[in-house]
Amino acid sequence: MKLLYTKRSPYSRKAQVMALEKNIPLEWVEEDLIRKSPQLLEANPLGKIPALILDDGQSLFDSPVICEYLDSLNDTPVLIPSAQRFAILRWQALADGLMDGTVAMYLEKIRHPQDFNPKFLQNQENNCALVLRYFEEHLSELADFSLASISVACAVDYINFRFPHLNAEGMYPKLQAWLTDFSKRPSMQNTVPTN
Ligand SMILES: N[C@@H](CCC(=O)N[C@@H](CS)C(=O)NCC(=O)O)C(=O)O
Repeated sequence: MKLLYTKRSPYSRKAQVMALEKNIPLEWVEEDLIRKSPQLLEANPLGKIPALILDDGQSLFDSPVICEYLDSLNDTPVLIPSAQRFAILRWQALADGLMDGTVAMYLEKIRHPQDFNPKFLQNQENNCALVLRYFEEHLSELADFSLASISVACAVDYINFRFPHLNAEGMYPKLQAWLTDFSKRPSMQNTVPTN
């Protein structure tokens, strides 16, 4: 199977970490999102990564669907256990929403470096702070390793990558300590975002 991805995408990272943790071999194929490959456009008409191309040529997207699929392939370990399924998917939705806001802020800043919309950015920063505060206060719910903890780790580490001032030292001490520990996993170390 091939995963079309970029090294900076937190959505791709979720799928990569899932596959590494479950020992599922995936060929990582890096995409250029300015000049999208015919392979990507065929796999996902939305032109977004991550997209997973199965061995029979069928494709799957977006990252929640890919993560569900990967989890269905083996149970070593199960990362979306059925008893916690909806709680885990809710955590994933929150983490994905945080990624959406962070990506939107980043795009606004690179597209309009001189005249970005300050109200838009402030709004996104406020949303981001609310979600990080939520993570800080509900960390005990992430004690088990699952798609929930993977999603949160990928979302928070993406903030550290793009806008470290939003998660500066001391702002969310429990969350930062948790992420530092979580980031020691080889699957996280092998997928550190880079430009
Ligand atoms: N909800 C999607 C979001 C994927 C997404 O927004 N990917 C971005 C890169 S981080 C992308 O492919 N952007 C290219 C474009 O929109 O043209 C998922 O979870 O997979």
